[in-house]
Amino acid sequence: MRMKIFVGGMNCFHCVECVSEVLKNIGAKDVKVSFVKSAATINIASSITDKLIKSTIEGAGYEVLAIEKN
Ligand SMILES: [Cu+2]
Repeated sequence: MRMKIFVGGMNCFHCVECVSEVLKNIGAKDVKVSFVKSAATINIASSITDKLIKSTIEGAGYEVLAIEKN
């Protein structure tokens, strides 16, 4: 499942790396993160819940503003 996650709190490439890593750790593929756009686009199994994605990103110290699926 393709989705776009709007992430608050990213302000440099370190943040991009950090968010990318935690998303990959839960099985996300084709991970693209931009702190300029405050967004991450990923491909992930539909069995991974929004709740898990949210807690994963928040656990790394960032905020999930919205999740958009397409
Ligand atoms: Cu940073």
